[in-house]
Amino acid sequence: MNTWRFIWRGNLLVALVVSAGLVCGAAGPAAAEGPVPVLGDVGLLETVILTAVADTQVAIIPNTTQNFGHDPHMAVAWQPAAYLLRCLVRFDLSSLPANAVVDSALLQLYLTSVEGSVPNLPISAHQVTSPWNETSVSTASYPSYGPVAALINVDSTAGTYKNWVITSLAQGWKVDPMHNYGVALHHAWTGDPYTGFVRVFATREAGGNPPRLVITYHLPPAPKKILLPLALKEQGDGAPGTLIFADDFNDGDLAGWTPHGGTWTNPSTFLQGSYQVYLGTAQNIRPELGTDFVYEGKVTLVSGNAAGLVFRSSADGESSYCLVLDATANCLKPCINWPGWFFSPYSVTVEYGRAYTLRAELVGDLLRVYLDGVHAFTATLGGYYSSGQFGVLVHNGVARFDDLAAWRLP
Ligand SMILES: [Ca+2]
Ligand SMILES: [Ca+2]
Repeated sequence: MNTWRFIWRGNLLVALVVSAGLVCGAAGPAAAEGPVPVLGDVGLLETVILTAVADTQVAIIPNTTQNFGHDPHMAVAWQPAAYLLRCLVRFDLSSLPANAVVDSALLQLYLTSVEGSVPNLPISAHQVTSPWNETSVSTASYPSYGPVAALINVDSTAGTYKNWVITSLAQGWKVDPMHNYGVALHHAWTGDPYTGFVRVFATREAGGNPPRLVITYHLPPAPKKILLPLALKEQGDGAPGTLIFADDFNDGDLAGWTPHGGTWTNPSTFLQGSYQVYLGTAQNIRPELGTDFVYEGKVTLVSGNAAGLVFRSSADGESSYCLVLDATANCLKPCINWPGWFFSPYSVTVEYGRAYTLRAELVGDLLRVYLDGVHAFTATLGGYYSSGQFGVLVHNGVARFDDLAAWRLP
């Protein structure tokens, strides 16, 4: 048995719930400040900033063998009858996780100086489609390139990064790194051809503010699960999809359940727990261990504060994840280390006497939660518990549980 309490996680003082209740929803303190964002079905979004692994300007005009690959600057420029300069930049995406899915990519070039009278110079970004060498490319060996992938007007304000959205290019480089030849920057000026202009950008040799690629990505959600009928009651053999345990309580006993606090009975066909202590929580725990699994069951709050499922738990239920219906705060919430800490609660009007089917799919650190067969939310848990036992809890109230079952997942 526990009382709910404050705990520290990193630099966050985690909120506790008292029986006065805490309003569910985005305004909750943990939802607003928690270190564990919940981002729908895609899981945690990560951002990485890559710096260029190759960059140079190339003189298209005049025809020259000169290479600028070691220069601390590169320019997109046009001077009538004098020169036409373009830039090439390449990034290495191999530091991203192998299964990362790129959601966005921003090319950033740091403008160091400007010449000419064009206040906003259109500069287009193009996918490069053939190889080039930073330290040898010149007029004759300028690579092939695709159509305009992004076009922005580069203003005359030096000392800032200018940004092109090149998500589709980066997605291609992630999937097919062998054909990552980088990006080319060309002027797209269509005004007076006798107007000259220069936009100078820092290269990776500049000693600061190198070309950057800001990538946001996510890891794909867990694979779909295999559902077995609750009637299967044999112990699993450890293979994915096999049953870890199931109890419909129709046998009238509580074999396999070890209570920790409270009063637990099987009146006939369900498990009932009662622990009517202010700020008190009682658990009832199974012996079987689970790592990645589906855990499902019917939870009915008869009276009081809250009740729910416990998983990856210690034998006494004290250290665990849980998924709790809270009638005081009217929400369904995942929690860590029993209901001392919760985050991103899902608003539900919790009715006494109604059986809610809770389903937790936990793979690694990703928790997918279903309420009455409908996906409610997905949360990333923070890596506190990697495996443990199954159980149920009741917090200052009376609750019934039925048709509890867990299956292994790959
Ligand atoms: Ca360079
Ligand atoms: Ca039953």
